[in-house]
Amino acid sequence: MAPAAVSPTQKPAQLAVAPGLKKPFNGQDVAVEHDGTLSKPLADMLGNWEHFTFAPIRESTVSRAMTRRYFTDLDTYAESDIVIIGAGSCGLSAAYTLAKLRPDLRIAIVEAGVAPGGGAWLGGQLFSAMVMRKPADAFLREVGVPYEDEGDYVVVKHAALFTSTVLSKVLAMPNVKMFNATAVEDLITRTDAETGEVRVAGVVVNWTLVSMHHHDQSCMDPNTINAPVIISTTGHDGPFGAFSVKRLVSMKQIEQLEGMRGLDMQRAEDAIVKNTREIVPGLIVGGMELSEIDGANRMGPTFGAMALSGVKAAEEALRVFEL
Ligand code: 48N
Repeated sequence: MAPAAVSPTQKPAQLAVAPGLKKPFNGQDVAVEHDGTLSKPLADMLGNWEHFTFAPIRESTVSRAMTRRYFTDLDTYAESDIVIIGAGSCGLSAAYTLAKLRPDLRIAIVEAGVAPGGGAWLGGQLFSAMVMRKPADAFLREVGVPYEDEGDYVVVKHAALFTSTVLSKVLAMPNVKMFNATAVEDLITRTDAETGEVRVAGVVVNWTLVSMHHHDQSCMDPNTINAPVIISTTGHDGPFGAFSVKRLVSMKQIEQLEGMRGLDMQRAEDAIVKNTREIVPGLIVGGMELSEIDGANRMGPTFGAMALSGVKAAEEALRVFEL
């Protein structure tokens, strides 16, 4: 039935927001925060803009507040315990798991995009709901992402709710630093003098825009981060995707890439989670980057394997520190 026409003079009916509205959350209730109130400092501003003013500041203070912190972090994380390449759903899930389990480890995330999150801002094509097959709902409950339970799978109302929630938890952790708009453009390696075995021992980084223009700029040398363990989750092939596995081929550390295969959700997700592993000493690969090296199927618009591959990658990385 068409909604009743609202005459130009008639005020639209006030939205009746039930205070403390509870929504079902797999048997647990999540308080919905739109309860009709604002915190007092904010509420006191409403209607009082006439004498409103910010505290005074000098531009250089803002610059120093940013650059001092950035360069302190760059100095601190030049020696990291773990570097995660790629802040997509797999990389962020690995970062969350590692930082939660080992608050003593220094974890650097290097993300080529200005905006972290990779492919997890939409559920698929332009549809916003995100599907995860059970048992990946365990990760959603761990991180506190509400979802609708559909039996064998769950649905997060918007993929950005998953990505922004994991991102906010990871960035709030004191032992994590994300360097976004920064590309890993090579790997640091060590070669055993006796066995000739090559071990990955860090990453070579540059501003992404510089990495994209090496061909038309004079030599702009990169920076480095040393770390005994690297987790690479750079996604399936693309302009930046599958970075580390492609570099392993060009470094002659692996023969060839099998290349991602056709879409088969049933096969793809189990394979990606179960086969997340250390490919060469010091380098663990997870998420869709793994499909390129293993020839695994793709799974399309379902993200449970990304979350749990990240959890497994974290477990593989911790093996190094528990040896
Ligand atoms: O989201 P992605 O691409 O990768 P994953 O593995 O975290 O998640 C993959 C997932 O989104 C899918 O592709 C879904 C499940 N679809 C599957 C299918 O069948 O199509 O995130 C990778 C991140 C991105 O944010 C890149 O910007 C970043 O890695 N990245 C890099 N960051 C730094 N240095 C690099 N060299 C680099 N390369 C990629």
